[in-house]
Amino acid sequence: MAIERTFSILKPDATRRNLTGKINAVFEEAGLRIVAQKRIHMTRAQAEAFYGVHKERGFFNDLVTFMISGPVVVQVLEGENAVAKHRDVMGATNPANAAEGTVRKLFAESIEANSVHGSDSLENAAIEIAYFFAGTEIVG
Ligand code: RTP
Ligand code: MG
Repeated sequence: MAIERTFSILKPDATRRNLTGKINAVFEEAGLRIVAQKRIHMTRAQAEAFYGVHKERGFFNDLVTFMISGPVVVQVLEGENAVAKHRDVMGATNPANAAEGTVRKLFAESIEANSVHGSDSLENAAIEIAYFFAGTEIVG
């Protein structure tokens, strides 16, 4: 299986409740390595551009407002099959549908405040990583 890199965000509901270490432990336990990580507070413009793909969706404005409601931790995770593995360990978007042991089942508050973001493809992972990190900040 290929070694991949994916992009992850620990969302404002996770930083607010001081859960970053517990969520990182779930990732590491699943075999994902944190090869870059920083805490930032996104601007509205940054969040709107990051979620540009969702701009026609009804939840877009609420999502952007939520994502700038507090600091987030942006990360690059590396491992075998990292994109799919990370999505698996995050669980379903709506925590009510998330499987036992997943981050969203364990920690998410709602379909919006669902604690984590993860890239949905290898192609988007590369775009999202480049949006937040310089190559020199990623140490594998
Ligand atoms: P993510 O992009 O954050 O990893 O989550 P995802 O792929 O599972 O979900 P996606 O459909 O890409 O939606 C992005 C984020 O928007 C919020 N959302 N709110 N109110 C709603 O119905 C609704 N639906 C989605 C969530 O924060 C979701 O993670
Ligand atoms: Mg998504």
